[in-house]
Amino acid sequence: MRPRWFTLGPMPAADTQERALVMGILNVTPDSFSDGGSWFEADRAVARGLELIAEGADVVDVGGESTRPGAAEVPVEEELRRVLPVVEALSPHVRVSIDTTKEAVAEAAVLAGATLVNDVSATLWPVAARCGVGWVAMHRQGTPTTMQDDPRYVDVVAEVRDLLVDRAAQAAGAGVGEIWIDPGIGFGKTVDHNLELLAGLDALVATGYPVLVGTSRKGFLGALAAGADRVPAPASDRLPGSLATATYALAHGAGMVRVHDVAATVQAARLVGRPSAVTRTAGSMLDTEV
Ligand code: HH2
Repeated sequence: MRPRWFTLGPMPAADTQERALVMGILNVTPDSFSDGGSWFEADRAVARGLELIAEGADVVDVGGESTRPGAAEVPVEEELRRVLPVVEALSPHVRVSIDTTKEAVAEAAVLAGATLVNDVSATLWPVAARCGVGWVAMHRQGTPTTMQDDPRYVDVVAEVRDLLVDRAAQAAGAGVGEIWIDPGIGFGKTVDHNLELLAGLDALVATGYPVLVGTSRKGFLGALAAGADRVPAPASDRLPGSLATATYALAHGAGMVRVHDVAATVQAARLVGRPSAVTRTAGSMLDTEV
């Protein structure tokens, strides 16, 4: 028999205290690998951000430069032009993170209302310290231009963990009060490296820093979903793998997952990660279905 809490009805809006966090992706770019071009104009991006909030996003991650393999660098003025109006419009409604590797963009976004710097270069902790905001340190090997050429590790889990712990310690020493670590799925990693990192997530969780994981619609999921023709599934067909890996990460102690498909992931987050809390929350609801 299913446990009572398995059948989920509408949940109280404040259920985030009872579950891990869901970060919704909002790429204000023409070239992101999954949603590139969809939210490139500021008003469309803001509308999408409000949708993500309605779906239950705890954080909306605004980015103005694609980090997909081979992506071109965006000049700082252009990145600012893309992200600032969106950050400003959304930050009264939700916690906004700024996905950037540029100090000037991070700083301006914080002035516009962002309270978390999502840093795929794991170098921007001085900005977070100066501005008094949170910081995400993500691991990557190489830069977007070359990172997928021939990534190599002796022990991918240990190397990723050690670099992140080193950067996090530096950030803590500089006075950053909120530090997340992120294995950087897909950033200078083969399909096997990504799978090893997921299998070894416990090692990151054991560091004591809260862990953020971003697998959503990424290439390794397309490769794993390929049919007999071995053609990778397109990004639009990667929801099953995205949800499975986000659920796996939550069940293994991730404190936040970064996703495109917020509503589906929020449902998963209510089920796994903190089951005793879910039992407490949903157990009091009337279970009217089998
Ligand atoms: N992945 C992407 C971008 N930012 N930040 C964190 N912390 N972790 C991630 O795994 C991560 C990230 C890449 O995904 P996306 O933003 O969807 O695509 P693009 O870089 O093409 O804009």
